[in-house]
Amino acid sequence: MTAERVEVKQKVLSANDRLAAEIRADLTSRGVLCLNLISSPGSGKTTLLEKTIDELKSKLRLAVVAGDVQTRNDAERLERHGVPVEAIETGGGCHLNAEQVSKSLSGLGLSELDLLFVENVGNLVCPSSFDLGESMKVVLMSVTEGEDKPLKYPAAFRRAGALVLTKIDLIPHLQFSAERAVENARSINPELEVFATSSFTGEGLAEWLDWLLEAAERKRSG
Ligand SMILES: Nc1nc2c(ncn2[C@@H]2O[C@H](COP(=O)(O)OP(=O)(O)O)[C@@H](O)[C@H]2O)c(=O)[nH]1
Ligand SMILES: [Mg+2]
Repeated sequence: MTAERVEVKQKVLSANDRLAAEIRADLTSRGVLCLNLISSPGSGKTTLLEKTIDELKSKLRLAVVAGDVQTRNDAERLERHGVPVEAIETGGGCHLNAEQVSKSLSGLGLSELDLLFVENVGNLVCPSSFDLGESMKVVLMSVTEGEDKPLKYPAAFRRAGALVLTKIDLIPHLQFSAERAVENARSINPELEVFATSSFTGEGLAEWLDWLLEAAERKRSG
């Protein structure tokens, strides 16, 4: 990268970081837990959110900001589960930025929320560089992606507070060691909370849901 391009990129990132800090302060003052979900396309973000919403919507006030390069498909899937959803179509952008999220939040009635999910654009690289003002990044990785993805895309795993291993119902059909995948992820980030889940069979979802409830409660009580 040339020196000029580096400078432009740094300016974009610092403007983004300033706005993200404002979003974070606003959400924190209202006691809203915000999780930024990052993964490759098709890892199961929307499916996990559909299950999570069904299980938690009687206990927490939920909303979702759903980002994709194109289409409102995910937003429409999620809206059917009865929570407010804002769609962001990036029109080619490989990640969400704080400005897009800030605009979406104005449509969501933040004072009425406990837990806000941001489904980032499917991509394990770009989304990890852009702070959206979230409380925590959560990285998802499906068992079909291979055990070495934390080693190949370390930034997403380093910056996340939790890892959700998805689609574990498929493990019997694959050559995939969940132990090795988690070991790889923890070699990048020893602090990661890890959940091994299947949105199809429901395995592992109870631990994920309990963790969300506790984290939302901690955020609400400051
Ligand atoms: N076998 C299996 N498939 C899943 C699971 N979760 C999602 N899928 C499938 O994976 C594909 C992509 O899921 P989606 O939630 O749209 O992924 P996203 O792109 O990360 O939002 C869909 O065909 C889902 O039905 C799971 O737990 N087990
Ligand atoms: Mg999706």
